[in-house]
Formats: sequence, C-alpha cells, structure tokens
Amino acid sequence: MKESQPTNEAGAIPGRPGSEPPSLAEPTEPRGPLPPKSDQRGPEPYTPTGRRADVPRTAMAQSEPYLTTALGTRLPDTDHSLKAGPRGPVLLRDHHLREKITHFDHERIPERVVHARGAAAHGVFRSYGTAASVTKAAFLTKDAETPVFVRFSTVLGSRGSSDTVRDTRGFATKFYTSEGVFDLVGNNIPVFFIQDAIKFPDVIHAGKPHPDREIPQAQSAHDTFWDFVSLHTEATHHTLWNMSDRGIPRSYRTMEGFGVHTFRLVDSEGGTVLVKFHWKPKAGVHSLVWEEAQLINGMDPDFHRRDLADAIESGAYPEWELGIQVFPDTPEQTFEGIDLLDPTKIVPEELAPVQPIGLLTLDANPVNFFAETEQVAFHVGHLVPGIDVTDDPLLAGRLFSYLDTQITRLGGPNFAQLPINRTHAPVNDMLRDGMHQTAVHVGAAPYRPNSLDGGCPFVAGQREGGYVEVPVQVPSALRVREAPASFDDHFSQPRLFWLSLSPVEREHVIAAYTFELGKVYEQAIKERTLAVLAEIDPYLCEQVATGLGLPAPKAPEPLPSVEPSPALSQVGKTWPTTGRIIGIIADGNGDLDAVGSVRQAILDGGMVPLVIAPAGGVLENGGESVTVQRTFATARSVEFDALLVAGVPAPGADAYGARDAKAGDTVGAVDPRVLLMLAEAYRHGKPIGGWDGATEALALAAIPLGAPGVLSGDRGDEVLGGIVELLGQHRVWERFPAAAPPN
Ligand code: HDE
Repeated sequence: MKESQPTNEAGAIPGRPGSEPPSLAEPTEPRGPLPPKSDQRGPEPYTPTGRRADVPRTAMAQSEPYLTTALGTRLPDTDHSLKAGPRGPVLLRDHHLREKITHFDHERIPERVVHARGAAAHGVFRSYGTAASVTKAAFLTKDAETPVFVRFSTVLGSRGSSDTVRDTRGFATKFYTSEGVFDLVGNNIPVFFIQDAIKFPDVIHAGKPHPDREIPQAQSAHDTFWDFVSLHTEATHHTLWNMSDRGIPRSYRTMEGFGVHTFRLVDSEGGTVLVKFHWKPKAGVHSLVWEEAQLINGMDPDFHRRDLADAIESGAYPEWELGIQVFPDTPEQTFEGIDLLDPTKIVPEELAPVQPIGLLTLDANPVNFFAETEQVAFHVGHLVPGIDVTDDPLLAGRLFSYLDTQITRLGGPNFAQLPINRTHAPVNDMLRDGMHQTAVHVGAAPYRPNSLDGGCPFVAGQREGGYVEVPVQVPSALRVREAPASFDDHFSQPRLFWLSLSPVEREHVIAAYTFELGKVYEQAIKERTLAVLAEIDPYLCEQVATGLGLPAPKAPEPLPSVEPSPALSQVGKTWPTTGRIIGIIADGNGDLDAVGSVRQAILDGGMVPLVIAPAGGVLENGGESVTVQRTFATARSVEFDALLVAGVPAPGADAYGARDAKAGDTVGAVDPRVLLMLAEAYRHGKPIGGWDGATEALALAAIPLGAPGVLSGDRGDEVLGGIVELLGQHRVWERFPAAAPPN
C-alpha cells in the first residue's frame, strides 16, 4: 500500500505517533493490535499481590483483530445505534450503545489537587553501593538494579495547562525494590514555602487561580499568591528560587531534584545518619529565558512533555545521579547551625558534599498516559527498611496526605493494585475488600492472631527483613502549637542564594519579581513584598522598586552575613549535548549535500536535527534530497537550542502577512520568518551558525557577525563543530550583559 507522505528516516526524528507508518487508505484486512513503539513499555506484569506474572506485557492490552464488548463478545458495527428503522427512534435495548456511552461518560477522574500536570517515564536505577555503609536498603547495595517510574510535574496548573510556566517542578520517583516500593517524592527546588504541613492548604489556595474568576491559570503572578507570601515570610526562600531561572527549566532532563526533607538512614546494625537526597542531571542544570518560556506556552504548551518523550525515543536517555548529603544523627538534628528539620533551609554543598550513590536512567516512554502517568500514586510513606523519616513537621503532614488523596482521586483504597502501582515484592497483608478489589484473597482468617489460617501471616522482625522503626529519643516537652525558635530565620538563606548567583542570573531574578509584581493589582501587596526584598538585598529591592515605579524601602541593618555557595549557580560549567535540538534552515536553492552531511553529523553526535524549509515535503537540488521537518510557517525559534542557516533562504510562497502574520509586510531577499527566528534565537542567547552565503541572512536579521556565539564559515561541518561546543555551555551567556554589581 502507498505511504501517505514521505517518512523520516527510520527512528531518526522522534515523534512518530504509532509503531508503523499508516497506509493512505483505511485498512480492511483484519489483524491484531500493533505493538507499542520501540521506545515504549508499560508496567512490568505483576499480580495485584506482587508476584511476577508469566505473561507478556501486551497481555494487559487489548488483543485479537476484532472489535468486542468490554466482556469480549465480538461486534459487527460500532457506527450506528440500534434503531427501529433507519429514521426510527433509537432502541433502549442497544447494549453496545449503552456500554460505549456509559463508559465514555466516566472516563475522567479527579485531577491531582496539586501537581496535576505531569509527564513520566520508565527507567532503571543502578546502585553504586556507596550508600551501603549507611543504609541496609537492598536496592542501595552494590550493583543492585531497580526498575523505576518517574513523574515530573508543575504544581499549580490544571491537567491541561502549559508546561513552561514559572513554577516549582515535581520530581517523583517510584523504586520497585525487592523489599517493597520506595517513593522519593521531591521537587526541583530544595526548599519549601512552608515549615508546617498545616499551612499547605493556605499556600496552595493562594497560588491557585482566584476563586471568583478562576484566573490566572498555572502561575504565581497574581494578587493572592503575593499577598500570602509577603505576609508569610517563611516562604521567602522558596519564592526566590521560583523567581530565579530554576522556576523555568529548559527541560525535565535538565533539572536537579531534591528530597527537600531530611531523612534518616539506618544500617544493619541499627546505626543511623541523617541525609538529604539530591538528583544531579547528567545533562546539567539548564533553564529557559523568560521570553522564551512565554512564547513556548503559546507555540507548544506540551514542550516539556514532548521533550522528555522525544529524548527517550531518540535514544538520548535522560540520566541523573542520586546523591546524599550525610549528617551525624545528633539529638539537636542540626548541622553547622542549620536546623535539619526546617524544610526552608538547605545545607550548602560546600559544607556537606553530595556523595553519589547511584545512577538513574530513563529509557522507556509509557504506552498509555492514563494507565501509567495519571494513575501512578506516590506516597512519602512508601518506605523500605533502611530508610526512615524524621520529625520535620512538613513531612509529617505529607505522610498523611498522600495516602488520603489517592482515595478520592483513584476511587477507593485499592489503588496500590493498579498495574503501575503494583509492588514487585510479595504482598501478604490483611487489608480486604473495598472498591475495585482485584486480588482474590484466600484463607479464612484475615486477622491476627489466628489459628484457622495456621497463624499466617507472621510478623517479620529485623532478621526477617521487617521494617522496624528505629527507636529515637523524643525530647520531653509540653504539647504546644508552636514552631522552634530556629524556624524564625526567614532571610539569611534567601540572601545566601541571591549572593551565590552570577550577575546574569541575578538580572533574571530582578526581572522575574518585576514581572510578577507588575501583574499584581494592589499596591499594598507590592509595597509589602518590596519590604521582604529589602531583607534579602538592597540592590534587588531597589531594582524591582524602580520597575514597579515605587520607592524602595530601606534595608535592615545589618543584613545577615552569609557565605555564598557557588554550587547554586547554573552558569559557568560545560555539559554533554546529547538530545539537544538543532534547527537547520534551508531551501532548495542551496547546497543540499552540505545540509545532508551536517544533518548526519548532528545525528551522529546524539543530537536531533530538524530541517526547516519554506514548505513541507522533501528538498531536492542537484540530485540531493533532504526531508523537511518544519516549515517557516510552523517553526519558531523557541523549539531549537541552536540554529544553523544554510545559504540564503528566499521568501516562501506564503511569506505575506495575510497568510502568516509572522511574515509581516516587508519581504526582501530572505524570508521574514527566518529573520524573526534568527533574531529571537540571538536574543535568547542561542548559538547561531551559517555557511553558503548565510551572512547575508544574519545581516538582514541585524545580527552582528562578530557577536558572541555567532559563527559563519565556508563549510557546514566546521561551523557545526563550533556550535556544538557552544551548546555545551547551554547558552551564550555573554549575550546578556549584566548590570548587577558584584557582591
Ligand atoms: Fe506534595 N502533594 N504535598 N509536596 N507533592 C501531592 O499527592 C502535600 C510537598 C510533591 O507526580 C498530592 O498524589 C502536602 C513537598 C510532588 O503524582 C498531595 C504537603 C514536596 C507531587 C500532596 C506537600 C512535594 C505531590 C497531590 C505539605 C517536595 C506529585 C496528588 C505538607 C518535597 C506526585 C498526590 C506525582 C503531590 C500533598 C508538600 C512534592 C495532595 C499536604 C514539600 C512531586 O497528597
């Protein structure tokens, strides 16, 4: 059968919707469902009680060629209701119509109250064994390999909201260990807005859209958010991180992750240490610039979701090292004067280095978003022997909340039996019945003690691998609704973070506060926030005040004296470029041989080349041909990490405003959409290269030839080499001259 369109070279360009290219005409020959795409896999087949099922993964999917009812009865027609004659009334007896519509009516479940918008992937965690001296957790012994499922998310937005909003990102990992499931439910920011779980509804209600108009969606740039955080100053540290580049990550692949709370690890002798968990991305920490983030929200609201799936599909598997900061488990639970139970505080890496303990690799996309990404249920109380919680009051509330929320969201207490949530360790509980029970329990005595079931199940002590809580001395105290005095310091660590940023990162922080507060309606809230900023740094406060057209309040004296932590800055390092996206702008008039070889060199370097041309299809010239992935009409600079221009791309047939507003009304030698792309990429600090006369296009885009990160040459492959080197630094930082004075 004829192909419906030219296909990309097998596997080279990610994003193909199915595992086979479709035929032009509707298929008529019965055949079974197609297998998942090669980059996809579903949950491993386990029974609801944690036993490996001896069936292929596809046994959990639909099978056989013919359409059936939910109960497997074959059906001859699903396009017409059963009627009394072709124009007659629909008959109530139509069981297929009723089943189809009724099921459809109930397809939705409540979205998560926070972190509703997310994307996930399967992978594996390989332990280095370096944590074995401090924990008995089996999955942290040397060379242990544990399947994982990781879900990334934004916090505030609804399920259909945009990916690149300014927000905290969730980073939740489910380890299917041999001793049960361990969930590390963290964020991409190491601190939190609040110190006590009882404030969680408050901060979330403030961040969510206003209750009357239900706007704005998925963002903090509004009155209720700033009203709350300016009054509740323990939020200052987290808010500052949100206003930094960390609030607009380039990709899930380029985010750090943090467990936030301090956890307690337990070794086989009962010895304990306190730890903080860190995920370090192999691709480096990298963010968008704000204008880029805003454009992407319109151009491609699924930017992060697509990026994760495409990277995995193209074989650029995202990787993170898991690391721990280790602290002695002292009765005070402090380290170098930092209260380890206060989730608004970090411990700078310079004081306690992050020690790598294993490598996470995400190597497969889910086959079904709902079954996996939507139904996965994380819970900070899913712990395994060797990992315990501390008395962080924020963590205490989470231990309650994550179990509770699933009961509404997933419709009952048996959510652990959903395939994606099934443990890979044998289950022998005495939990029974409930909605959607899928286990078929045996025995007469689901209680203890019993003799009717021979006494089973027996409790497991330390020797049998039981989860034995470590005895910890609880300080004797009065029962009070109070926080410890150490929780009162709300400003020294925000100052530490501010001083640790490079000048350009500080400029971004100033711009972010100015933008967000500029969207606030009430002047009192702006003034109150400026008073908070004065506590962090006078320059920050003055600059934001200038942008708002308000006087800057005086900074308190003295400001806390803190030691900056260079590890907190994202600038100044180099990183691998695997999975980065390079746009090649070309038309059929140039040297397609050069385009083809640059394209191949990009693929060989583990990156993704996307050819951008005046129209879709295939470019052809002098016997050479190159498949087009984007057109001047569909492409926008924000999709690419770097742009290459091959020659002088002449205006496309649709380069006029009525057809494509981006084209505007002046058309010269170069397509105006190309000039827009180049100008934006330049503004956003992206490497730009050109050959074959491309300097003409760069000049028309007002890009100075000698500018940092702008390369031109006679040969495409030479230019590409320089571009890839620049990509390693993530951005051409020199393009952002910073006015912020040094410390
Ligand atoms: Fe969550 N959080 N949270 N949270 N959280 C949820 O659980 C909650 C907190 C985090 O991809 C909910 O299953 C309370 C800190 C992530 O499915 C809910 C408090 C951190 C995810 C909930 C916090 C997080 C959630 C909503 C204050 C970083 C998404 C749906 C005590 C360390 C997990 C759900 C996923 C999700 C409650 C604070 C991270 C309602 C009460 C701190 C990554 O249970």
